[in-house]
Parts: sequence; C-alpha cells; structure tokens
Amino acid sequence: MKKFFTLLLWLSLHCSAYATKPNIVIIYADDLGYGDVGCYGATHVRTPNIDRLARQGRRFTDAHTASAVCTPSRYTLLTGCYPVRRGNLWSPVFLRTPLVVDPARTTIADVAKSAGYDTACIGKWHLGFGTQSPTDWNGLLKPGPLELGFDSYFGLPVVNSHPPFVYVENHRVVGFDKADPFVYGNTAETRAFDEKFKTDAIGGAAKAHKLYDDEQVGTTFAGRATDWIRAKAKSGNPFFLYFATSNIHHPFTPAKRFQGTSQAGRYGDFIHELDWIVGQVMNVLSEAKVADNTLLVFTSDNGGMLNRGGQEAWRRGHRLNGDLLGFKFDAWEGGHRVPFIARWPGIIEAGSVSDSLVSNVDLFATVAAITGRKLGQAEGEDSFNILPALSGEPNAKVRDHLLIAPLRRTHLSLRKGDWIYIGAKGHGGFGAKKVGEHGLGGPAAQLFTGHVNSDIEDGAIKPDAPEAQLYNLAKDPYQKQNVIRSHPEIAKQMKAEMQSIRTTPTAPHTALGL
Ligand SMILES: [Ca+2]
Repeated sequence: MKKFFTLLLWLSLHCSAYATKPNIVIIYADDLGYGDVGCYGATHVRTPNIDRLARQGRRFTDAHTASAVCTPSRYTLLTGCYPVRRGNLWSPVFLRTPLVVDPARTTIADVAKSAGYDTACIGKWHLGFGTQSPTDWNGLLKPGPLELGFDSYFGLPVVNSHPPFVYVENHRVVGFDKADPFVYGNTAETRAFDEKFKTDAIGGAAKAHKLYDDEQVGTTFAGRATDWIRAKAKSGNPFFLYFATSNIHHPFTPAKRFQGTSQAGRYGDFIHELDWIVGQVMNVLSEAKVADNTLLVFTSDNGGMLNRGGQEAWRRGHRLNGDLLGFKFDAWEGGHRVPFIARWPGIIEAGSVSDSLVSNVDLFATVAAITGRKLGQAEGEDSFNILPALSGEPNAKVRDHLLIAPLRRTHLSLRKGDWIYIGAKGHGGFGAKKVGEHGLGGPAAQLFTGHVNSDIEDGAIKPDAPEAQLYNLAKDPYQKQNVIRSHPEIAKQMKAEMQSIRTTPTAPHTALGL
C-alpha cells in the first residue's frame, strides 16, 4: 500500500503524468460550520450523502478558510492569494460593488481552462460585477465570472440575504425586460423571510424578481449543476465545476420537502437540503460514469454563524462548530475551521482522515498540479499544492503556516504549527450582544453558548486581558486559555512573521519540503 501511495505522490509531483485529466468539482457550501454535518459529529441533523462522501474519500480535521468572511474567502479560493493582498477586502460586498477580482489575475478557472478543461461557475457569486459603482443591473454584468475563466455562469449574483433577489446567467439578469428596469431605492417584489435584508435597496424588474423563489434556489442550483455535469461527461472533455451553494446562509429557505425534517429547526432543515444537493452531484457523476475520474471536493467558505437561525439550532442542542470557540467572522477557530472532504476513487484512500493543515487558498495550486499547469511567480502566490495530503500519507505536511483574516483587520491571525496568534483581544467578528439579534457574537455570546475563555468573564473581556492572544491548539483546541503571557517570545516571533507574510507572498506552489 505504501508503495502505491509513493507512486501516487510521484505522479502528483509530475502531474502531467496523469493519463487522463480528471474532472474537478468543488462544492463550496456557505456558512457551513465544523459541527454541521454527521461525519464531523453532528447529531441533530442527518447528512447521509456528505457522510458517504467522507467514507469514499478523505476527511480533513484541520482545514481552514484563509478568511472567515464570504467574499474574501471566495476571492482566496479563486485566486490562490490571501485577501490582505487585495487592499481592503475584509468584508462582504453588496449590490453596488464592482468585481473585486482583477480580470488580469490568473484564477483557478483560468488554470483549468488553459489545461483544456471546460469550466463553469454555478451558484452564489458574491464577488461583484463590472467596473463601476453602483453596478448597473440593467446592463451587461461585465467583467464577471466569464472574464475570470469560466465558460458559463448561472446563479445568485450577491447573496441570498441581500438584493438583488434574481438569477444571473452569463452577463445578464434572467428575465430582464428593459421596459421594466431595476431602480435603486425602490422596494423589490420579493418574498419576506426572517434574516432577509434590504429589500428596499433596489426594486423594479418585476419579472426577474418573480423568477426567483427563495425556497427553490437549492433545487434550481442542483438541477443546473447536474445538467451541466451530464452534458460535459457526454462530451468526453475534462471539466471543472465551481459549485457554490446558497445553503446554509441565512435566510433559511429549504424547499417544502425539507422543512421540519431536522432536529435543529430551519437551520438544520437547510443542511438537509444541502446534503440532498451533494447527493445529486454524487449521483450524476455515477450515472454519467465519470465518478472514478473526478476529484470531488466538498468544503465551506467559513464557519457557522450564530444568527437567529443558528441560535434556534443551538437551543435545540445543535453545535454549529462543534466545541470550537467562536463563529463566522471570528479569528477564533469557529470562524474558519471548516469541513473539508475530498474524493477521488483509486487516488485518495477511501475512509481516511487527515490532520494536515490545509486551506481553501491551496485549491488553486492543487488544481494546477493535477492539470499539469505550470504556475508563474505572480499566480496563486499564497497557494500550496496539497496533493500529497490528499493522495499520499494522510498526515503529509503540506504547509506549516496559514494567514487567517477575520472580519476586523485588527484581528489578523497567524497559524503556525500547533500555535495560533491573534493580533488583538476578543473575536474580531460580529458583536451584537443580545440573544435574538442577528449578529450575536463575541464575548457576550458566551453567556448564551456557555463557551469558556480565560480573557472573558460575565460576557465581557476582562479589564486586564492581554492585548493579543496565543493558543496551543494541540493542547487547547477549544481555546479556553490564552497563554500569551507565558510565551511572549513565541508571540513576538509570530507577530513579526505575520507582518512579513503580509508584505511577501509565501508559497512556492509545491508542498512543503518537496
Ligand atoms: Ca459564508
């Protein structure tokens, strides 16, 4: 067996040696936390398809998104570059924001495209369109996904919680009629759901809005993705699909058939729909007889969020991020440690578990390695090829550090070995203080969750808490004890290294030590 994996490792390093270029499908869930699926410990939801994927592939326990926030996390996946290099990309973008990725930059889709792949993006975009602010939703939405290496795009242009609540296909809003244009400042004709916001930011375009039914988004995306895979499998050309689901971002709007099916409220029901979507993709790969020649990666853009749906799930006993401290947006582990499963029959050992440190930023160099695309210095400059950890020994070390960006720039963090250094006190994310508020998080949330941290007392940061934080995750995975005062030299070194990485790209595109 070891010889087999050594051979695979050799192949992974001389990757054009793959006889047939494998298809690559990345399912990028939204806000799915470390504890949100069965194979990562969830007991109040059922995820038979995702669990089956883990049994057929490799499940990672130490996978992190390089940002704890939707937009910068997606930027990182597409570019293989830390969002701190992109200027002020710390927050989600909304309907007025131009495209945040420079079309001149090489994207993961460009990498696949240049290796002869057919490429598509289906689902949530959330990276802006065009070059002007505010975005002209009545015109051509360009540059967008098609200018970043994707042959086609269909999906939700921003995010399911914020307008416009329409679909976009390639360069146009679906169902757009110039006789009934979008009008900024009007109220959209769209269904109301809790935790769906700003419906008065843009209106008009009644027909386009009518085509968007919140409870049909998951079904629609699954249909589009499976149709595309089926067609491409028939063509015989290798394909690359970036499939970004709306599940499980608020508002929680699963189709009727999933409502009331979980023990974690509407939050859990939305996970059930996500699991069904993953099952649809797995089924179509099998039916089209391409499952054996497809790398299927399932992961999330950031950790679970303690919004109102998350609070309801928590009350019912569901633990969004398992026992990890913190939530989406945070520098704490709950913000960015995510499920990450990879299946590639015959290449990735079925049912294996890896504790290697990996990140979404690494998918870029990994896709380049698989497709045989050589990378230049300015392409995917923070991305490591994680193939040795995918296809080789489960605990192969592919990177020893990772820069992690939460919502607040003061809390930029560096993971190095077992240590994580966080540049300020507290969580660095959303900070609403009352239960029932959408943005509940940080120290105040601990009165609700019962989390324990040495810097926090009675839901507030202690007056004498240190200015920054240091945790040894091997000894203290749930970040109960900030040990920065016991290890000032480690903190000092990591702080300096963090600043150095900020200014200097880090990755040689290969795995560490190879
Ligand atoms: Ca997200």
